Amino acid sequence: MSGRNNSRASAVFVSLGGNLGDPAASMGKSLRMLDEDAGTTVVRVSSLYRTPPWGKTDQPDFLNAAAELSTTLAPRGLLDLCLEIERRLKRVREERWGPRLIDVDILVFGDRAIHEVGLDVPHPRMLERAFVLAPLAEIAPGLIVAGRSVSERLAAMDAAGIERLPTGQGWWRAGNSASPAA
Ligand code: A4P
Ligand code: MG
Repeated sequence: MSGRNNSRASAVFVSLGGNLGDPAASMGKSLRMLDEDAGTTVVRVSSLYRTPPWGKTDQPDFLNAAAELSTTLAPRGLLDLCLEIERRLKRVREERWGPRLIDVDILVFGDRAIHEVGLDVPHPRMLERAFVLAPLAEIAPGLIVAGRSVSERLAAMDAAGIERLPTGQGWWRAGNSASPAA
């Protein structure tokens, strides 16, 4: 169901990524749009990470980041907001795992397990992706997903080539230009 939860805000984690255009600018705009939603607050944002392309490797490096939100939106309402943000930033969906301007995925929504058409939470592929776990471990190392902490999971995987950029955690706010040199 979309709409608002009647209950308290849930701790929610999202990932952001892109490798076309100016991904840092698109990711910053996405976070500001999430923060502008009446019931949603951006609580914490990781640094930006430069990451080698995963899945389809003959494409440019990505920038990735993770953020914690507090939201009164229901999971489906948050998904709709993420998809609307992607649309507003003119993401073109062409090939699976292919290049993209912006991708906003819901990783974790409180302790909810959701398996619906078009919405799986925790994100089913997050645990096999160092480009998701590295930024998430910066802001939530002790978060338990499927029985193990994010930092333990990251330590057990190959994170070769993933580089934390010296952006700090405020790069996404208006006026902060974080676009790293390519
Ligand atoms: N959807 C289902 N669950 C969720 C969720 N928890 N959060 C549905 C967000 N969306 C969810 O999304 C297609 C549909 O997934 C949405 O309409 C929504 O209803 P999508 O982003 O086009 O593709 P996907 O199914 O999420 O695929 P997946 O496995 O996430 O692959 P992507 O997004 O195509 O992967 N390498 C690096 N280094 N960094 C990256 O960020 N990204 C990709 C793209 C490939 N390689 C990468 C990176
Ligand atoms: Mg996605």
